[in-house]
Amino acid sequence: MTSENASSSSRGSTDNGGFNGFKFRVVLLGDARVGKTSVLRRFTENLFDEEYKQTIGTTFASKDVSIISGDSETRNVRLVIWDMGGQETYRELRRQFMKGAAGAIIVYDVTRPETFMAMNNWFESFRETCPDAEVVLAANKTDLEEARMVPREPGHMLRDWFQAPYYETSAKTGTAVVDVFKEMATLILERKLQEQRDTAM
Ligand code: G3D
Ligand code: MG
Repeated sequence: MTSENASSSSRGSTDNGGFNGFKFRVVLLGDARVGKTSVLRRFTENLFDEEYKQTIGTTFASKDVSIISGDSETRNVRLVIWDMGGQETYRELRRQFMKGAAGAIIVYDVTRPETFMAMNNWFESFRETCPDAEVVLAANKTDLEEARMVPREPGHMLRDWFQAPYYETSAKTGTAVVDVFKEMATLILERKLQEQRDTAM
């Protein structure tokens, strides 16, 4: 992971100095300690670090995925994923952080219902800041079966309500983590391709 202040293009483009593909900025949202950093590390480094300490300040990581788009072409997508560290409670910082993102992965912790209850707030503030961006939902820590307090059904309610794909993840075991990011890449990609087709007409 790299720390703050590197610049990042926001909405994705094909001009990325050497990288031949699309580049999209995605943000990780959700209450503190739901597992945002762990999910990101699992995806970008295939690591789960029990000792990993809460990051101070924003960090980001990037990873390339290859996606087969609806027109059966294989496309290279670079996801630049921004991770909040401890700013979850500051409204203005959250807004700055979200601004210009092409998508948000909103995470809660199935062992803590209050993090599920906070989902609507995260969703609404993201929608307000980025009305045309994609959203994917992640119900994390599903490996903790005994401690689980939020079952699958309320997650499906969120999915239907927000019209956003829902995944049950575990950063610890790696369950569905790649699927979350690939789904996000696919959704943004299809939107961009559609926009390109619209402007070409
Ligand atoms: P955050 O970035 O959203 O604040 P973190 O959350 O990634 O820092 O994770 C908070 C704590 O939850 C960490 O525990 C981390 O190891 C744990 N965690 C994250 N994801 C999972 C998961 O899928 N399963 C389990 N069992 N634990 C998870 P510690 O104790 O290290 O602070
Ligand atoms: Mg974190």
